[in-house]
Amino acid sequence: MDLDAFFCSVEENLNPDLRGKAFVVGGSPDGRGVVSSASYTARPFGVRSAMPTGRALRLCPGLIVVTPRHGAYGRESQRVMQILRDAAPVVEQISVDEAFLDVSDDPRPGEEIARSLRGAIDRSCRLPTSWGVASNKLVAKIATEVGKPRGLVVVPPGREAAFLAPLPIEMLWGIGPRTRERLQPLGLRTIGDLAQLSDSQLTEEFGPHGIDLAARARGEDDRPVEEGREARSMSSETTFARDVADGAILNAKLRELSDEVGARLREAGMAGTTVRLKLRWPDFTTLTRQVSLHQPTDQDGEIFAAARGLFERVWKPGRKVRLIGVGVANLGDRMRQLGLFDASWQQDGRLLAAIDAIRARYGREAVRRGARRGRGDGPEG
Ligand code: TTP
Ligand code: MG
Ligand code: MG
Repeated sequence: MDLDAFFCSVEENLNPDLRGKAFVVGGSPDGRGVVSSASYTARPFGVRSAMPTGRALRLCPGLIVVTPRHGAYGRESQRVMQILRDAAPVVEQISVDEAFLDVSDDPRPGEEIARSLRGAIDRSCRLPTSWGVASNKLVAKIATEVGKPRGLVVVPPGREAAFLAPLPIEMLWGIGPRTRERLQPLGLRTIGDLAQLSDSQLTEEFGPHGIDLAARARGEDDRPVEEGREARSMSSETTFARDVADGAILNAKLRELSDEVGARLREAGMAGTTVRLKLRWPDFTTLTRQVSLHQPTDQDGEIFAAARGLFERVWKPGRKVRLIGVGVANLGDRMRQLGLFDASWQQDGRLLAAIDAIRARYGREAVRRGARRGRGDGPEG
């Protein structure tokens, strides 16, 4: 299950005048605001999540920009998730508006369960949802995307490969930017094109990973639906040789630690929904602060933006810092790869993959994004 245009749908309930209008929930176009959620009326103009709000306004003149009210989205998310938990024995929430349900013990057809839950969420929360019913998470996730908005797509057991075959290859989980570059010259466009390659072609083109890729292209996935994910985390921290009170140095260190954590997450194929900041003062008292994200991240810029926000809330100019650390927790598979519709995110992902590759060859100091040497003050600093 995934909610349709989630933040926008909540805003429509709070302000019915928005219903049917082209609007986004997002940051202000001046500054570095980006779109969080785009209404379905705005989407034919090319307006998408994670796009700079300024660009969205150019694509769609007259677009209404609504400032996010995260408290309301969090509350609505919890209500929806409670409805799911009351109805299914195992519910795995993977983001603020998405969850997998394991209903294999329920004798009713999956379609009936989905239809009844869609109705329940409609009635009690007035929120539209899309549903994918399938034998595993990979296919259910793609079926959910395919049916949006207000979709209910059922893929019967045994029909997984046939369902995926005509879909664009980018919809497949695990097709990152590097793999995609390899696919293009081979003329592979659809998931079916990939599924048809022989094992020897696959290993030749993609290495040992190629066999897994083809299995996914046939819709094979044996990951269980898991209730409480292991709360693993990844972090990097530095103790300064001498206590530091210079905001620019602290900011640069935050950026560096965020980049390090991001690179390690991508290496491990993990992404997390919680960003943590750790600070130790000269008297050894230690403080940690954390913030929840709406989607799992493995992106340096997102980790830095969150860590920076936490830092700004607790650090006063002039205050000396002994240790500073950045971490990402609530880790899981890089589920975000499953839906690669967002062009700006893809570009960022491609850039970061290239940076990782160069760092691996020449060491960390070889690459610094040019902007980092500049102002060093914003998320993309
Ligand atoms: P999504 O489910 O990816 O998007 P959506 O619900 O807005 O639209 P769709 O109908 O395609 O599912 O994300 C859920 C919410 O998470 C979204 O409403 C806002 C937030 N979000 C961000 O803040 N930034 C992002 O880049 C994305 C993708 C989502
Ligand atoms: Mg959604
Ligand atoms: Mg979602």
